[in-house]
Amino acid sequence: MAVIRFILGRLILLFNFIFSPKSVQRDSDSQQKLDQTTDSFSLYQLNACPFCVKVRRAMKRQGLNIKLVDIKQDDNLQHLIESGGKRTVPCLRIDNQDGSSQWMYESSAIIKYLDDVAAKAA
Ligand SMILES: N[C@@H](CCC(=O)N[C@@H](CS)C(=O)NCC(=O)O)C(=O)O
Repeated sequence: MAVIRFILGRLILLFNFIFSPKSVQRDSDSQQKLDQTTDSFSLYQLNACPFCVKVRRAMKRQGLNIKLVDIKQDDNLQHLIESGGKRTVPCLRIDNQDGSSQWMYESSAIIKYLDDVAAKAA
């Protein structure tokens, strides 16, 4: 089962590489404003997870520069479970100015949220 999952993961990465989406082009002011907004975002994820690939493709389409946090590295998984409440990825962490954080699960909800953020910067 682990072998099949590994092979499927590599195939997903290969197809994602071959059919990589094009990024939307913005003027530099709009892109800078968007980069400032998304500077406080982090995507907790795994490289070959299909739902994470789906979110990363949406980020690429929207030209979003969001920090990726691999839950296999350091104590990122522990941090996700303790602060987000679940070990599922993808999970978008949004750091607020008051020091609190929101943890958003579900790839479709994350993509909708990011599309809305990108639309506001247009
Ligand atoms: N419905 C979720 C599914 C996410 C999902 O199943 N992620 C897998 C990795 S591909 C996972 O984290 N599984 C471990 C778990 O849920 O504890 C989404 O669309 O984001």
